[in-house]
Amino acid sequence: MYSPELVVILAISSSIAAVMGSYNICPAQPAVSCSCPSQWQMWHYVCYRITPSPHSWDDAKTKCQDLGGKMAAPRSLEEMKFMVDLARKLDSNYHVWIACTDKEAEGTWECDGQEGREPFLEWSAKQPDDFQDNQDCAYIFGYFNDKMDDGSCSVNHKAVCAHQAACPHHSTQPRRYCLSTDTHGRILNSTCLLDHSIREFITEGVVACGSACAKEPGCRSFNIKKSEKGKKICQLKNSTSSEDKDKFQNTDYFCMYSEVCIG
Ligand SMILES: [Ca+2]
Ligand SMILES: [Ca+2]
Repeated sequence: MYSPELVVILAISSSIAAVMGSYNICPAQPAVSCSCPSQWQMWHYVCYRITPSPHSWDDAKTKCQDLGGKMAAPRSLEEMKFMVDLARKLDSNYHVWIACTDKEAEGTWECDGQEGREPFLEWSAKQPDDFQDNQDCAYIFGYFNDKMDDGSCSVNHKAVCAHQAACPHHSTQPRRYCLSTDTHGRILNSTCLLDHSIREFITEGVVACGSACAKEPGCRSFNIKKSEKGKKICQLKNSTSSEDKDKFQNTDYFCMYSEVCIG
């Protein structure tokens, strides 16, 4: 089936293969020129900012939308560190709301954008404690070693907002995904990028996984690996094999790596 948004191509380029040994990933990629509005900071093709003033958790969600984004929740330690640095620049003893709550079911935390996976939660010691049975919203707290605490949703804190960066290439051209191949153009089916996962789920194949990557803020590449039960798992990644060569490794199971290539 042909999808106009997504063209899967196999990249074969002897010059790159010569540089990369047996691996041949993508044709030379012109730098993607993405940008964020003023007051927003870019990290992994996502724009972030802290709300200018404190709000209750619900109002902070609305405020992020008014600013053109959504209240964000970190999906990895690296992303949380970026948010911490952003908050710390404004106030060393910051509190910032993130989009995680256990309002629906006490003790069951859910984070926006992390449906279908175990949410990323990095609690401070002895947290979450649901103090006085009234703490259902999560924030990152400078005083708690930049870790998370649950607090009363009605307290006013600033919040982390995020939205996808504007990347002209992506909007004017279909995204292309290059599967990794050896020097003979054969697809590498046991080499993948480890770590850097944003989320993973069962997929139908390359086109479905690539479409999910195109829609996921910050997704740069993906693996398709086969589970022991023979199911195909799509793993969306916020990095690429060239950015973290050490984590681009042979696997002892079926695994195909693919990344966005432009041009
Ligand atoms: Ca709670
Ligand atoms: Ca608490």
